[in-house]
Amino acid sequence: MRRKLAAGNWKMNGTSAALSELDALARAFPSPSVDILICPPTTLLHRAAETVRNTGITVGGQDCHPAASGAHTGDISADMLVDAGANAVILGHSERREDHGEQNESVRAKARAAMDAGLKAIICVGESLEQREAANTLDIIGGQLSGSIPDQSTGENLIVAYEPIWAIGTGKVPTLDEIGEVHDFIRNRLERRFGEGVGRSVRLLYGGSVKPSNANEIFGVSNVDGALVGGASLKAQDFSGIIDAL
Ligand code: G2H
Repeated sequence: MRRKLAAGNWKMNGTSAALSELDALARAFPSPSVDILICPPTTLLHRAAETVRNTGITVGGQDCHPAASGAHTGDISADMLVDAGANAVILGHSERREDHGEQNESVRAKARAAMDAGLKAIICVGESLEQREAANTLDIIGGQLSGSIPDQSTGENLIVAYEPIWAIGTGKVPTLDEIGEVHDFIRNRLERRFGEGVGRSVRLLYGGSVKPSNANEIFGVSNVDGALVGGASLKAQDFSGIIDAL
């Protein structure tokens, strides 16, 4: 049985004042029956980890470097995330792929480093509107899955997030059938590559304009084990509505 997961991606939002939202979230869910993860900007990670210490909430990073240490100005290693209190890291988000030219191969190297450091890697895949309209969605997702996911993946250290690029921060959400088709496809690919045991135990998140008002129906789709939430994770009240729907 896969445990449900509500993951918040704060992206490049939040200064110290935002920690009060995390505090409010921890108070709202003193003993959560689902996994709750918040990925704040790196500047807040350590304090965020302190804020949720001994609650059921965990924190994670939004990226990491594939190397353990070295001359990489501005980068953060997986060990540094662990040291700051993280237990997970988002990798290959479409905004990283677009803003920083990340390719499947580098996402895979980062995921390897993250898993070696003991982090859960949340690997993001998703098609552009152009690719969907050209009926290439499953080909694109299939390529991202085989290229970005490392061989050492297990149900414990891997989480896959399907985030159609055209649905991110736009208010546009795919139909439930469209979400279901891609999630079933991802499950099938994972089972084929890693065997049924591992393939069935990896959690699959949907991401892209998830809100309290649409969370319930999205969570009803087969093979949707939770959500990766951007804008609606910034306020405890909104995120609580999504968690309640899980
Ligand atoms: C997709 C999602 C979080 P939002 O990027 O990863 O963002 O919920 O704002 O569409």
